[in-house]
Amino acid sequence: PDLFEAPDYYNLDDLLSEEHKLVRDAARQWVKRDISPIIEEYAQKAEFPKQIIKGLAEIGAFGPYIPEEYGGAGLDQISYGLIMQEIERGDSGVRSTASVQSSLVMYPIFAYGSEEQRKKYLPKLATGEWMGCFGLTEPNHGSNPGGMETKYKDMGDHYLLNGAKLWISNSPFADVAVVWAKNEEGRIHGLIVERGMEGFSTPETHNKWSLRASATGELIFDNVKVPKENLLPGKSGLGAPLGCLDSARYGIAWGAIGAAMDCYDTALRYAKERIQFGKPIAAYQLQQKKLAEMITEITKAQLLAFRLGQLKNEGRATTAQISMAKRNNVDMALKIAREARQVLGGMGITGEYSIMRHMMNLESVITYEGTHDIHLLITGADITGIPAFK
Ligand code: TGC
Ligand code: FAD
Repeated sequence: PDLFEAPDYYNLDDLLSEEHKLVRDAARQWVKRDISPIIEEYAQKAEFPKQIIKGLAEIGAFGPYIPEEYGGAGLDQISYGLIMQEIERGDSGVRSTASVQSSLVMYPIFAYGSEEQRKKYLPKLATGEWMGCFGLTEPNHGSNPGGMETKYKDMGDHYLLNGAKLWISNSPFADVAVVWAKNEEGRIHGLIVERGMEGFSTPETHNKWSLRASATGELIFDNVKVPKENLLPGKSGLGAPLGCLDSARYGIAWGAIGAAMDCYDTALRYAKERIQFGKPIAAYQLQQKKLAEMITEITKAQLLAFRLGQLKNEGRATTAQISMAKRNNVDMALKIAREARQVLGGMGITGEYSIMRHMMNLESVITYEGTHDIHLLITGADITGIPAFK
């Protein structure tokens, strides 16, 4: 299963720079060597493979576009996308860890943090010495984070934080958490909460059928004293966390292509080898329809992601453009996973092949970072000027 050949039907490689290809190939090699051989076992036992943290840092997956002076890789947005694509070709849960560390922890500290905060946290997050998580979602507020109840009070020399976050990727082992909470006036701010602060706990969420190789948990704040210097001073309001989501969603739009490529590649290979009624099943029109539609959808998704990457590099990509790509590409990948699973017949349900794991992972990917419905409503609001959320 690790003979993977990346589909490139429209010669997209011609549009990539030498640096893009080097970065992509390094990530691809690493996934082949360090992820593919172990990931099924970790998914089966529902455990995050902590030993991969160092390798993720080495391929530039922690802060690809964060400047080198803060320990980041200093790459452009297309390189960031390609790294996410390669990682998610291995597993969406591993990509989640990279997305959270880069776009939801390093990005807000870089974009909204003070110089002291950048110097204190970013280099250690870039090497994986410290791991981070991002607390926005709450038990009563998922799609509508603006309704959050987690709040903090100014106690003079510190803030007192109370509340709870749910569904937080990496929370069970994170050293730091970027937490979104309301002040006494109801204004949302970001706070950096560190493991070990009294009253702060991170219970793990068990029994997931999806993203099993990624650790998910809660963040509980019971009168946590947060030093005043841990508040992100640069931006407040719901736009601050939503700005981080723009970056993470962009990475997911590329990541989903990786999962789809792996499913397609596996299904194509299997269809050419599996003989039924005296012929390879690839010879039958029904199977060709599935495979032809898969490569068509992957190619469309690649072009969408590439153009979005150019717009991002120019600082012109809008939230709505990012929503469209996240929504389309994740839906595309999930549909391909379901079809590819059928091409493999019974073998498709086993852990011998990656498809069922991708399929189950993608059920989370289509829900987190804004559900499939919410992204449709973002497009709807953008084209009509009328938000239909409320
Ligand atoms: P709305 O009134 O539209 O906006 C509130 C304020 O924010 C501003 N704004 C933005 N600013 C910067 N960047 C953006 N992308 C922005 N989008 C909006 C906006 O201008 C406004 O500013 P101001 O100054 O007027 O206050 O907000 P709304 O409450 O109507 O909500 C809109 C909606 C539904 C689209 C939004 O709440 C949303 O996107 N909901 C989905 C929640 C979500 O995606 N959660 C993800 C949690 S993190 C996660 O899932 C991580 S998974 C792990 C992994 O990545 O692998
Ligand atoms: P709800 O918001 O309750 O939605 C339920 C259903 O109602 C959905 O189908 C939704 O589309 C629909 N719906 C909601 N509002 C509307 C509307 N206005 N119109 C029409 N339909 C609507 N969050 C973090 O903050 N940090 C993380 O690291 C993180 N990691 C995650 C990891 C995993 C494995 C999962 C599953 C989730 C994670 N999340 C994280 C949370 C994720 O972002 C939320 O699950 C998601 O935003 C949806 O919120 P919800 O689950 O509360 O669903």
